Amino acid sequence: PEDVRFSVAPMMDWTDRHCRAFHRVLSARARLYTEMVTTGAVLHGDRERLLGFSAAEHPVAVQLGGSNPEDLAQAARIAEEFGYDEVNLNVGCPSDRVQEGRFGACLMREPALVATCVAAMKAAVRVPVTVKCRIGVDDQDPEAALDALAQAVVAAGVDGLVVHARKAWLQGLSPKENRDVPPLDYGRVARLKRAHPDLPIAINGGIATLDQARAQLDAVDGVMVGRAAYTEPALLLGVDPDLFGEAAPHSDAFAAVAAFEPYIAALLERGERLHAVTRHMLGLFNGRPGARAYRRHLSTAGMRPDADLGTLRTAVAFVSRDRAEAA
Ligand code: FMN
Repeated sequence: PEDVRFSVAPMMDWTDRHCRAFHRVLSARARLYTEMVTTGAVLHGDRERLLGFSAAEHPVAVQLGGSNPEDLAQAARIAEEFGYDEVNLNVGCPSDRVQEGRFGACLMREPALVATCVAAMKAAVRVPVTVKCRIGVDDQDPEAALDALAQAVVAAGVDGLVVHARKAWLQGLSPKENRDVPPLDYGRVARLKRAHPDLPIAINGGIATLDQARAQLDAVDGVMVGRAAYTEPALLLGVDPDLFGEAAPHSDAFAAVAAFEPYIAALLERGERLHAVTRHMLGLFNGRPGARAYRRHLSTAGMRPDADLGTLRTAVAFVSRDRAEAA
């Protein structure tokens, strides 16, 4: 089975290919997820732009949004051809636009339809098919709602579940509020795991440190970290040593940036802007003297069309290395 111990969550506008390539220099083992891509976009859009990624990103999972089984099967097949290691179905996103198309979190109310979708995707691809869901929506009882969803997708052959351990309230909360306001219930996910000992289950929501991640691994198979991994990417440098017992790919954040330079050079060569990648790197030195000057340089000089590797090096030079040596 896949190693689901640690993953970085799918996040729209955040976990694009450059973000994932950056995260990969910080951890060789973290599983990386794309932003959600709708079936409509995959079937009718610019596939290379939507699905293209670089080989260094493996293991990488694509997250699909949709609820039409044939479309999902076709999109899954296309994603598999692109080389994705896993296809994940979004049953957790609460946005209005998404509800109109009947997908995302509102599918918590339709386990039979989700099962049909999973079965169709399973029939279409060889890579694992997983589902990311909530513990319920609105007035649903999380005991019954999550059990019903899990049982349905297990019967359809799902290869794993990621559970964001809070409800989505589809009326009255913005998508952002739906990531903070409904209370977390880690116990509910632990109970789901006990009921499905053979099903890989990862927990998501509010996990901010690797200590918290490790503690969760007593109860579930994996943790998925979203905002903390994005805003404090240096956290990822601890993933391989702390959760996998392996050496980190680089000794510190400075070495990781240096190792990432060839990727950035290639991107600039293709005519992309420095900012397309450095926007994901702003939090890398948080907590070190000079971190603010680093961020400010990347947010000013780094935004110019002609910003280049020299701009990044200048930004990094603002950061004190002392703490790195002390650590
Ligand atoms: N969840 C999805 O399943 N698909 C998405 O496309 C998606 N986009 C997100 C975009 C942003 C900017 C953020 C902050 C979250 C998004 N989420 C999405 C939710 C995260 O995957 C995750 O479930 C949530 O942030 C809770 O985890 P955390 O507390 O570790 O951040």
